[in-house]
Amino acid sequence: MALRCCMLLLKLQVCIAALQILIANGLEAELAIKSEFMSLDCVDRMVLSINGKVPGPTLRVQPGELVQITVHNMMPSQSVSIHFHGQYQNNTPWQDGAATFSGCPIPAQTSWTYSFHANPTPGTYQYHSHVGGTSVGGVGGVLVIEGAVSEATAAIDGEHVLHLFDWWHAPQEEILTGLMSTQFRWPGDPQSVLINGRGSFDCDSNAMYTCNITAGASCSDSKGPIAPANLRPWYRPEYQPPQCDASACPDIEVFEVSMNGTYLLRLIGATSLSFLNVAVEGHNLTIVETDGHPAAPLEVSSVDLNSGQRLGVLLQANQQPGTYVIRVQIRGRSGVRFAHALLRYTGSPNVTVDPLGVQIPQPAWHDNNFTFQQQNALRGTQSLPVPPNKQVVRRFEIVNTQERLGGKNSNGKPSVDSIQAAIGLGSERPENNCDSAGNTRLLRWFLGRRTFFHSATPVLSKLYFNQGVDELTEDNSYYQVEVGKVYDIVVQNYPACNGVCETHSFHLHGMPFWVLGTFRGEFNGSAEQVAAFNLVDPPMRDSIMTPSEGVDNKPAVRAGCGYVVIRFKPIGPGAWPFHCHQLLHAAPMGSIVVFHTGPEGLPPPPSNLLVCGGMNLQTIMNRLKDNKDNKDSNTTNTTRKDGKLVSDARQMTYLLSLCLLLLPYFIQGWPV
Ligand SMILES: [Cu+2]
Repeated sequence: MALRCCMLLLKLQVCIAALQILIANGLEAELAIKSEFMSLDCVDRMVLSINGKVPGPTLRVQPGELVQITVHNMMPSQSVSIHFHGQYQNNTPWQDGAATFSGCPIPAQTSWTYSFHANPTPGTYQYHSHVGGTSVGGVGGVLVIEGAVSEATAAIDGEHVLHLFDWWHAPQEEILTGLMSTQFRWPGDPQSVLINGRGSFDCDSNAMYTCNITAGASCSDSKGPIAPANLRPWYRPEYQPPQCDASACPDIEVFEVSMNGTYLLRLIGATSLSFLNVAVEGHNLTIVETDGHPAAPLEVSSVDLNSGQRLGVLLQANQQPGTYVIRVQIRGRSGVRFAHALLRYTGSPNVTVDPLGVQIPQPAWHDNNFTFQQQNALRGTQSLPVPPNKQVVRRFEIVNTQERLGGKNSNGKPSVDSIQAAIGLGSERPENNCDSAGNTRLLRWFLGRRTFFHSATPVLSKLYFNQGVDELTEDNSYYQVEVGKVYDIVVQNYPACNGVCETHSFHLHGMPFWVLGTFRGEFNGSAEQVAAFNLVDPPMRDSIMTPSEGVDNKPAVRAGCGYVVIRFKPIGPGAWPFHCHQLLHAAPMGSIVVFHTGPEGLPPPPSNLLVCGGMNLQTIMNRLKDNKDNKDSNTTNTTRKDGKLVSDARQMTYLLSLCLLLLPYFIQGWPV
């Protein structure tokens, strides 16, 4: 009898231990953000690190798990936030970390805790600051929701994470100041690309440029003149960055694989400007995941990845054992930089490799056909079926233009309902607004011919506390949508003021979307164009590119130069920005619109709500008191106050039901 009792107790202990693992209390992490001096690419400069590193730690969570992240802002004078890029924030819109949209930034020298449930399915995500240029300065990292995103990744032998970032030698504040000045100063292409925070700048040569530095003359690259030489020292071939020290370069990143193994590479597009292409010497790659969603396997020789995008790709280690070069190359802009890492088969000799000396087939910077074809070749696996055309309640037609601003936030007749109306005729057309008028007009990006200026009061606070809600008009680029309804967006690319049709990457907060297709030319809404949308197997993503058109990305005529069509269905209430993820185009230059679900149905703010802008404390307290009074008079109210309470209650329920389910086995023994 005693033995039987002991066995029963042992089983119970094992069971409880297993249950504790199953229902672990979620991820709790601390991110300490501070400014410090560091050499990421052989050049010592001030960087914004997380827990002493760039990028910050890779956060790994289970699907649906409670995530509690405490951010300690240890910077001397800069506010910060953390946006969990690609997380739906279903019923936790205040935790989106997009300053001025979902909440206030975290002031310098203070801490704040984010609390939300991770997306319900496995996938590759990232996090980064969403305040001014702080992410340009280094505040970001990778978020992985663990598990197999699809059947293709169920039997892998291992995985490697590649966080891809672009890096300037000028401090981020100087870069943003130049972009936001009427005497516009373009910072130029980045000096380096970093793989997991490691890059390599050649201290002795900046040979990709030639410059005539006599007064008024320009620097050129292989494409032609690019910038006035006197204002852009980093374009000069003899440019000597301060504190460049070849002996201080970080070691090249090495990824180990075993012979005949299959590996998942998680590629994270964390750049602020650059559009990248990734290739591995001697190995093809198979794309199986797009931004956290399963994709039909697509085998390619190299992959395009733009800012905000993530790709899961499989690599088969099926070549001669040895060391192979992984190359990341900037595309879409002529200032091509490279980053390198190594793929090493376990047990192969530790040889020195000159990465630049290795030939790897990759598309040229201006090969926009490659981008167009690869983006269109991606197919979803219908994890969530695409809603049919008849459910679409509004199609937003948004043309993306660059102009010098003459009015409050537009130059003329904006529209998000007709590309043709927005582009206009004759003198109304965007290219007629490219005169700086003696450096008095700001150079901005416009969506639907409106450029976006941030509101000091967060959009959610305006909605919830009914403070300045009248300013959330379509005329100010705020568009109201409803949870569960279906919307389309056509993002129309258009040549910038210099005639170049740039590649952009657009990211939607709070939900994924279906990509119905990428097309050449200009959208006019014809039956033929609409019939070309892919309603069979569109891939799901949260960030999508508008590719370029024309020779050297310069179309022969000023007209729409390619468009992408997406379909979205808001999952939960909130204020969800849709913006260019070329971050230099967004926060400082206005390439942003906001989809919000209005004041109805918004969950109450968290108890640690920050106050900023025009938020009025008395109104806030009155509203919160109203909530409390309502709650006290309604005992069946189940509105969550914060994620932890819900999680604790949910976990107790799981525990009790599982233990009840298993009770007969404890008493009678396990069935055999
Ligand atoms: Cu852009």
